[in-house]
Amino acid sequence: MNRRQFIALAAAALPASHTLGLPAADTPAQALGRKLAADPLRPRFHFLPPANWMNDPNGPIFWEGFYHLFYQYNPHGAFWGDMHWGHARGRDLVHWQHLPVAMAPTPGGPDKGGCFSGSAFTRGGAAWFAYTGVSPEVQCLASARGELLQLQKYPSNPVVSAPPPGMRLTGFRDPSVWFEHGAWWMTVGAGTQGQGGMVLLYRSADALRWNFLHPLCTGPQMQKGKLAELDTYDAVAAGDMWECPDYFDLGGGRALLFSTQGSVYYQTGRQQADRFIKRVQGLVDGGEVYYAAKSFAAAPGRRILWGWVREARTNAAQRAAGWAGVLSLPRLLSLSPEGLLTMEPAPELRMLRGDAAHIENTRLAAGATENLPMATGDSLEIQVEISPGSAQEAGLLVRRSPGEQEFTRIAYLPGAGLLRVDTRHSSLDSSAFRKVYETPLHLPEEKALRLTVFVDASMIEIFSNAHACITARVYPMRADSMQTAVYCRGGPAHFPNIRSYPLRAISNNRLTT
Ligand code: DQQ
Repeated sequence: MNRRQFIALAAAALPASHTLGLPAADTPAQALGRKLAADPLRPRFHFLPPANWMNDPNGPIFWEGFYHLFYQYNPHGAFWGDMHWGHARGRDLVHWQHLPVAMAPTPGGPDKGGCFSGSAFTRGGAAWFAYTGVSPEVQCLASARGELLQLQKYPSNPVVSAPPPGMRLTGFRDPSVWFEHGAWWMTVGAGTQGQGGMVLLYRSADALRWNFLHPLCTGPQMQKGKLAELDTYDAVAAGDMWECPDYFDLGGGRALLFSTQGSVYYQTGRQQADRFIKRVQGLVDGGEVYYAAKSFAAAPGRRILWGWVREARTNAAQRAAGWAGVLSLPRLLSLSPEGLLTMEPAPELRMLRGDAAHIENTRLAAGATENLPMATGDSLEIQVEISPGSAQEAGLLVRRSPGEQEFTRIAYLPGAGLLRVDTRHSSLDSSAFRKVYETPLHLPEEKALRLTVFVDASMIEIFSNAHACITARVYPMRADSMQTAVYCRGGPAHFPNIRSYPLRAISNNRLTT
């Protein structure tokens, strides 16, 4: 969005002005803003652009008192294409101010086909950004000072003009830069057909001239069996291209995140001779709508992660809505003694809480469902502790209508050790996808499962004490799909604690700012 469109959209939230007693006609941007402000499926406490399409978070950085957030943005509508860098800033990881687009493709330049994803670093008193220009894929730099309003592209772009010679790669994008041991380092996402993904490692003395060293790590091929669904070979869908690698220190070890086959994976381990040695691999999110995650050091040793949460409805429905894509809530990362990635909602989110409601010792008979009037609404944080006893499954229903015409099931399956989100009944709208998402739980047997569930219009984000998260998108049509209930099947279950908070909106109009 350019400055003019941005101002028009911001103005759209104001009441229509009147001339001679007649309502003035809306501009298209004002009409869109008004429509989006009234859309009950637009989240109220998640970040999202004022309109149109967003995908990956790019280059988060804490700079001169503000968190700056950039993101893949298409100013032309609610569909992927013509990638720009959208921009917002905020003081607390929760509230945001939209700023004009920070970077657009330069006609005839190395990013003429789009400014793809990248990362931020600081160098010489300025904020710097490494990103991929297309087409073909090359690595570029930009820098800015002050409010970071316009990222100045480095005149000698591209700084890496081709993949390393002799390597037949499935892709070459999404750079990440850091300074360590007296040198600058850069990773770039890549892979090899039929062999799996790869992260390339570069080194530089000045962050401007780069030398390829070797792969930081390679493969293995991912095991999710999606190849069978493909008509034509797609390296990302096959797991042969790792997008958005994110490599950082965590709790005395190293963590690598990458996106492939529709999911974000993590590996934890250590670095030896400039190579990453994996110890543990897991899923950052089991929801398959959470992708292209990007972390940054919000303060020394404080690693915050954001992901792009895509839509789960048809492209036509997205275009008709006029917006697509949401930023996940910020997750605070740490490492468990076993090397598992621990993800918690950033504590800053607590500032949105209204008055808590709390009940203890809810016991359900096998097959029972009990409505929780204390947790009514579509802007909620619900914390629930589940001791499943002999139940085969136990959990929550959210965005539930009283007659269960619509509901989203969040299930703990203790036998299988799984967390499941079932969206097959989430919406009466046929343009909404009906998916079941599962992720393994890492929970010692004697421990109850604790879930923290954020419900925000069409967003459901679930954190657990079992190193597992699921994010889902749901599109309830009914105005009364506002109930939350607990349920169990196959045996009685015990919910020792249920706590819920209404959460305040971060803006007064669903336009975020
Ligand atoms: N999205 C960007 C790429 C990245 C992909 C383009 C991941 O840089 O690989 O919009 O969603």
